[in-house]
Amino acid sequence: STVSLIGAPTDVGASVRGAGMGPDALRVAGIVETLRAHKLDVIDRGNLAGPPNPWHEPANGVRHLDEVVTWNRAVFDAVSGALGEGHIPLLMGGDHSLAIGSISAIAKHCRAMGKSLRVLWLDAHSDVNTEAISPSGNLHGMPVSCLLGHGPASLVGWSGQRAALSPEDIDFIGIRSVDAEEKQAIRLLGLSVYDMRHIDEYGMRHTMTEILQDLDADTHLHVSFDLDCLDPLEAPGVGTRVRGGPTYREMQLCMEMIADTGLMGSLDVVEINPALDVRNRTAELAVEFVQSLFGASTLVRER
Ligand code: DIR
Ligand code: MN
Ligand code: MN
Ligand code: MN
Repeated sequence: STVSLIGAPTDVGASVRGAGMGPDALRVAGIVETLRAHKLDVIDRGNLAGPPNPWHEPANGVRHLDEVVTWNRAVFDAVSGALGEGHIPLLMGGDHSLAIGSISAIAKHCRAMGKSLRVLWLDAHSDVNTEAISPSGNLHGMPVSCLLGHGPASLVGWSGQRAALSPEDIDFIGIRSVDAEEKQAIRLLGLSVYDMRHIDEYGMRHTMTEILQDLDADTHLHVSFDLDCLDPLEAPGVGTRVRGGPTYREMQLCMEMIADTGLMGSLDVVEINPALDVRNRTAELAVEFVQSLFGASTLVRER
C-alpha cells in the first residue's frame, strides 16, 4: 500500500509554541526512509500552507478560531485527496486540533465506502472540552467534541453530518489529565476512556484486547496519536507534559496489537514540539512507533 505524508506545520490550536515544527522533525528523524524500508510506497506531499500564529488571547472561549478553521480546511482537502487515491493518509502535525479536519474527511470517506469507522485516541488528555467549558480556550483540547458535534459551529459538521463520530466509535488510551467539566462531559456522553488507572490495573495487553475485540473486516481503524500520551521521560518534546504515561514497552505493545488487526487505514501524529525536545528524540520515538503501527516486529510472528 501507499502512504501519503501530509505536513501541517502549525500550533494555532495550542498555547505553547513549537508544534508547528513537528512535520520537519519527523522528516529529519527519517519517517520517509523508515516506512520505505518497511516495503511501503511513500509519497511525501510536503507541507500545507496556512495562516501564521497571531498569538491572541481567547475570544468567546476559543483562541484562534479562524486560523484553526483555515488550517483544518487544508487538512480536510489533503486527507480527502489521499483517501480518494486509495492511499493511507498520515497527517504530520501540528497541534491536535488538526484531527478535526483529518477525521472529518475520514468519516465522510467511510460513509461513502460503507465502512464503519473506529478511532483510537492515544493521548494524556481526553480533548473533549468545548468553548463553553474549556479552561484554556485552546482548540487542541476540543477536537473530540467538534467531531461528536458539540464544538464551535464553524468546526462542526464537516463530514456531511452534524457528528462525524458517535461516542461508541472512539476509544481513548493513556488518559491522565481531564479538566473538571470535561469529566462530566465524558460521563454524559458515555465515552470509553481507558485511563492510566485502567492500564495500571489491567495491563496494556488486556486493555487493547478489550478495545480491539469487536472490530470486523469492514472496519476502518484510525489512530490519532498525540505524543504527549507517552511518559514524558520517554517523550520530552511536547507542549503539555503529564507524568505517569505508558512506558516505551507498553506503547510498543499497543502499537503492535493495532498493527495485528491489519485494519489501520489512516493516522495522525501530532503535538511533537521540537523546541522543547532533546536532540529530536521525541520525533525519533514517534517514527519507531509509526513503524510498529505499520507492522514492524522483532520476529516473524504468526497472526
Ligand atoms: C487542556 C490541555 N485539557 C486544555 N489539553 C491538551 O487546554 O483543554 N491536549 N494539551 O492535548
Ligand atoms: Mn491531544
Ligand atoms: Mn495531549
Ligand atoms: Mn467502544
